[in-house]
Amino acid sequence: MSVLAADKKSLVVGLGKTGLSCVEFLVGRGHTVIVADTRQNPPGLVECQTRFPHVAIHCGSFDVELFKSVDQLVVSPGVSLKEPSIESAAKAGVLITGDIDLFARYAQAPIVAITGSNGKSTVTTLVGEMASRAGVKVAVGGNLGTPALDLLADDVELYVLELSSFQLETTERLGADVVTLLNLSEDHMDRYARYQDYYNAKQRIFRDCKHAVINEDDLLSQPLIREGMATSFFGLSRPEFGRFSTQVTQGELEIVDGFEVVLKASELKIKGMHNISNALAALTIGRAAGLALPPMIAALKDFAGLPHRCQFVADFDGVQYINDSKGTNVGASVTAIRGFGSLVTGKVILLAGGDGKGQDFSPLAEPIKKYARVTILFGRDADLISAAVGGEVIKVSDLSSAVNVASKLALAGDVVLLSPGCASFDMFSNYEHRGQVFIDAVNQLGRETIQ
Ligand code: UMA
Ligand code: ADP
Repeated sequence: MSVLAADKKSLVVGLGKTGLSCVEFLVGRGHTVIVADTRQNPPGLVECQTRFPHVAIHCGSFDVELFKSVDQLVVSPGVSLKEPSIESAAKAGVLITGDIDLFARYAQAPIVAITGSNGKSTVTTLVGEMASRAGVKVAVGGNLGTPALDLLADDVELYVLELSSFQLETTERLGADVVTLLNLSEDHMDRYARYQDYYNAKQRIFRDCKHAVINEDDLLSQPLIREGMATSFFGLSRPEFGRFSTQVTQGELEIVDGFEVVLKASELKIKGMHNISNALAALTIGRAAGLALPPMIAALKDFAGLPHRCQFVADFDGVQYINDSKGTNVGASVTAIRGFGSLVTGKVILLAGGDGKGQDFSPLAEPIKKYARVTILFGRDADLISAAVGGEVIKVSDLSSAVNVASKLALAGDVVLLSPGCASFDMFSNYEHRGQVFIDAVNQLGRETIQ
């Protein structure tokens, strides 16, 4: 792991949440810090100027000479390591690191780290709730929202981090106590030249880890090198000694610990097979982290799910409206279409589109063919999706129009599902904003129905 003496110079690249947390952390340890951001008015500018007036901030195009002049670059996850200035600095021998590497060096309590293409936020939050219920002083964050460095505190007994592939790219040696790569499907192909590169970034989570939790339903979740680490498995398919799994008894799906039933799926507030898989992952991680079963089960039963993830919004005349705005890649949308398609008596009316980040949309074709009445598309990549999916497709100019069109076509028993399979940035500030626009449009339908 990289260690830099306090008398060396650090350049923090990107001044969003991460950049600001890195400035605070490094300044607090006596480092000389400079900041660079390509935006003229980056999000953290005023706060940085106010709190750290002596820190020089360079806004606008990256200056390669500045990048080469420092000892280390602390790169924000939103900035690609392929930026020419970063590549030149690396070639010149400048150390390239990120906030998670800094965090791992200073954290005193055990670390649980969770990555994967989908389910990260759900599982991270669940493990945090389980630990809290077990009376452990837990700090939860990372890609989930609170930058890891902002979590550091002397009284923390367990850190639970959601990590993205971007964060892992700059993490040399995490050395976490319990880690998992939940599942893998295409995402962020605008940042990676090959799917393999995305996979390689995710695999870095296993470096120096003590205990790997493996999803036996997804081969790509396995660590490539297992030497020196303990392993635990979970999977939906069959009960087995020493692992959490599921079984069906008299038509009822149950979660089992070995062969012992610990919970019925109907006792969970979160729905869908993907969430059962997430629950198994959280239980397995929790056990590897030393948590007892009763508080884990109590936390699972109470967990109502995070907003914008397959979230129920309304039911008008037998038509359900579901907000899965966090379905930001094809894998997530496939899961959501299958999940609701197999659950409802009618069909799925899918609302999708946005910035596809260079993904292959063709995996959507099969579930759409099987479950969708119609696909309503909006946003930048609507034409690309339309060409890939087949079936009846309607293109509209915005999300509110999509909701209106869907309401006219839906029959009782149908589900109108917003699961865009894309990032939101072409039309919205973020996925939360997109989800709220959907909720508002659905609520407006409700008001019109009443009048
Ligand atoms: N920037 C540049 N040049 C560039 C790109 C970005 O200067 O070429 C600057 C921007 O102008 C901006 C700053 O970098 O000022 C933003 O940095 P950032 O994009 O890394 O954003 P942060 O605010 O630091 O938020 C990051 C994560 N963002 C990304 O990975 C894009 C947040 O995840 C995370 O919650 C936060 O750190 C705390 O750890 C968000 C996300 O969308 C939710 N993640 C992706 C996902 O989940 O799919 C990976
Ligand atoms: P992430 O943080 O990885 O984006 P979330 O927990 O926020 O994951 O869930 C985002 C969306 O991904 C959900 O709304 C759902 O559509 C899909 N999803 C969640 N868990 C899984 C899973 N285990 N497998 C496949 N898709 C999932």
